[in-house]
Amino acid sequence: MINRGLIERYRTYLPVSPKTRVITLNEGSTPLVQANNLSEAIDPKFDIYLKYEGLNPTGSFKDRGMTMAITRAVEDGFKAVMCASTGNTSASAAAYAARAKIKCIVLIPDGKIALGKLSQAMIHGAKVIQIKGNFDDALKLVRKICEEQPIQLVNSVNPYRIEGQKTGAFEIVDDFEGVAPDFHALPVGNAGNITAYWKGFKEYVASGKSKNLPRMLGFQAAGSAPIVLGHPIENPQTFATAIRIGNPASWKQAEAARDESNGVIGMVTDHEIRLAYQKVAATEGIFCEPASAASIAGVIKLVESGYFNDVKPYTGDRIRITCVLTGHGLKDPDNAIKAAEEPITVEADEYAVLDAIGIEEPALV
Ligand code: AN7
Repeated sequence: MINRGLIERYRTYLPVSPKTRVITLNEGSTPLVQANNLSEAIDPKFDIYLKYEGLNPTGSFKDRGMTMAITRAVEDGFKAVMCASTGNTSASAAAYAARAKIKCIVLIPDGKIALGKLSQAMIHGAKVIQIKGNFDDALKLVRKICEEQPIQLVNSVNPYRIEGQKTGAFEIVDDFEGVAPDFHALPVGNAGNITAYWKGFKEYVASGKSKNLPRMLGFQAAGSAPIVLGHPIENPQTFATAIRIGNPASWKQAEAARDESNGVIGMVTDHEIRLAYQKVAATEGIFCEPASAASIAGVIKLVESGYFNDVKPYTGDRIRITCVLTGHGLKDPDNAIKAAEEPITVEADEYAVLDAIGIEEPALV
């Protein structure tokens, strides 16, 4: 069966009618990859799965919300959309707006978005405006402009974004045949995604599609951890620029997801994020962007703190944890190159290449 995107797949749960013209790039239905090497390295009593959202059409989970937000923007008669972004939202909005033939304007923090994301917004023809400020400043401006102008705001404060993104939870439960994981871990920036996943998990229980609810584990970068610290951060910092956000719009909803699910919102240092980023690439063959690895870094940290010691799995004998890898590693080649071993340059000569590999002599044939 052709994948016609997540609105078709989950139509009955979404705010569309039979007349709605769906704007889709066949997003969703991303792989849930069992991460045995990672589970073993952490502790074999865990069964970790990676929801590889980097395989969405523009390389991040934002496409789930954007198919819904752009579909409704068009249906509601808007000719232009606008967003503030640390990068992925702008890439996704630009692509879906191009497909819908409407205008897209994006506000990004000057110099603080990964190169791949910037290239996407540009090539899809968005009006890209860099501001001398951070994401929080950009979002404030976008909210004001969209109140005054006939432009639809497509950040996750737009409820259609959350509706689209909740389908990630549906897919996980569907893959596990009606069972939610024991824990669901994800990075937290503006806090739309944790809000959306929790909504999705709850709706699936309410409709009888899921037997249970997961406990939600959200992770912020230590230099950008307003929810953990309990106050907005004026000047948020982290190399994981996607989550460099100091005053999340869905702060209250993220706390509700944490409290209702008996979960945690914690923080991880850039060093811990970088280690997890390298580990998942080197041991599982999965390349995610730095922010995405905060989910894995956070789980590792909780394991080390003994958080899971008394947990009984809902099914089987291992604790099942899903980690959302929110964006593709190719979004941010600069950080990948910085985090890995540098290539070496040698003469175009067999001995030189063998020497570089560490082989003394060519084998005799
Ligand atoms: C890879 O693109 O906020 O907590 O403007 O790109 O729902 O904000 C991106 C956020 C996690 C955090 N991982 O999600 C933007 C933007 C990646 C991201 C997050 C983002 P939310």
